Amino acid sequence: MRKGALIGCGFFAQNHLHAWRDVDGAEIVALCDRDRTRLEETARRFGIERVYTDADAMLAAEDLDFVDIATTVETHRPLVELSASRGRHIVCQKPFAANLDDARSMVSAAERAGVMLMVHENFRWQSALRAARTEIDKGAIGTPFWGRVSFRSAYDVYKAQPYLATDERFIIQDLGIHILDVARFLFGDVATICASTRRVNPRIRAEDVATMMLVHRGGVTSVVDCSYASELPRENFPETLLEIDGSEGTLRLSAGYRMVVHNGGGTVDKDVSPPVLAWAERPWHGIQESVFNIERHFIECLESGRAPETSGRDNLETLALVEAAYRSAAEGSRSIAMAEFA
Ligand code: NAD
Ligand code: 89V
Repeated sequence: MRKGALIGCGFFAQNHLHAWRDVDGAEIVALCDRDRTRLEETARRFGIERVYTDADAMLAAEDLDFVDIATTVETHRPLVELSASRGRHIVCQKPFAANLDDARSMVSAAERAGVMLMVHENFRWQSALRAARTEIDKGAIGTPFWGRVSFRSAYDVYKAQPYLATDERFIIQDLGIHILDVARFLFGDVATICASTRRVNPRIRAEDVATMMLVHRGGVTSVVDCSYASELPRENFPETLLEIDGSEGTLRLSAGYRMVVHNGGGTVDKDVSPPVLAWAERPWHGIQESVFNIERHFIECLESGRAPETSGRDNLETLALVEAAYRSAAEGSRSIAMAEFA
């Protein structure tokens, strides 16, 4: 049994803890939060007795295989470097780091310490998105040449995550990072990107709409579009929708988790709805299932010694896209070569 501790007992960490209870071969034995009230409430909810308000004290006192960092971004670098210096394997929430230099230092710290470092970049672990990738891998639409990865909503994300309304950066850094990672997952790494952003909601500080065009190294052109300002007749939060055209057919993942694959052999219309896990709640269930999937992947990687799909090193590519998108938007949607971030 791999013993872990969770740092940060806030909003999203509750999903981590529910999912860890379902992952074979892992157990969360200690919790840390510098907010004692949150710490104690969470400890009671999950029946975890060993609690700390200081991560260093916890790492010194506990015999742990791994730490799961579910704090907000500004604390990721110190907590990752601390955990690596104590020889613990690490899962760290997205955004992995506030900037690429920090992220590179975190990857180096883990590599020097010989510990596994995975970014909790969970969107690509949603079963509907994996079902789409399986169709591409099977060759159901031939060679993809164009794609759209789209997330448009007016869901009130600020209620549970108030920092999203006040942070200097919003939709690309918080949500676009997932959607850009899904574009990489489906179409591979990126040669150039351009972006435009805007703030529609006057009550928040940063951009809540972003449209990006990516030219992938393998030849696909994709559009990644994100909005938290789109009042639709049906609220699709938190579904990521896909349109993919290939040399032999097309794939569409539409609202309601409906996947349609069309090619010379006909049209197949499939319901790829995620399961609603026992502890999950609509509309978050697809995200909640992906938390379980990524945690299970982390433990499988620890057991096999394989690098996680969303390792710290892999995530440098996603984070570079975030930086490039902001740079492009600030420079009149200039096309940015990803080589600028090498
Ligand atoms: P939150 O503010 O609700 O919780 C963060 C908690 O961390 C707080 O309780 C805070 O007291 C604690 N904390 C901060 N620094 C600490 C430190 N040094 N030591 C101990 N405790 C510390 O935040 P949240 O909304 O739960 O978001 C946490 C992270 O999860 C963010 O990076 C966010 O982007 C990410 N998130 C991811 C998803 C997803 O689907 N992957 C969804 C929501 C949030
Ligand atoms: O995944 C996230 O980071 C969340 C949400 C899906 C609400 O944007 O902030």
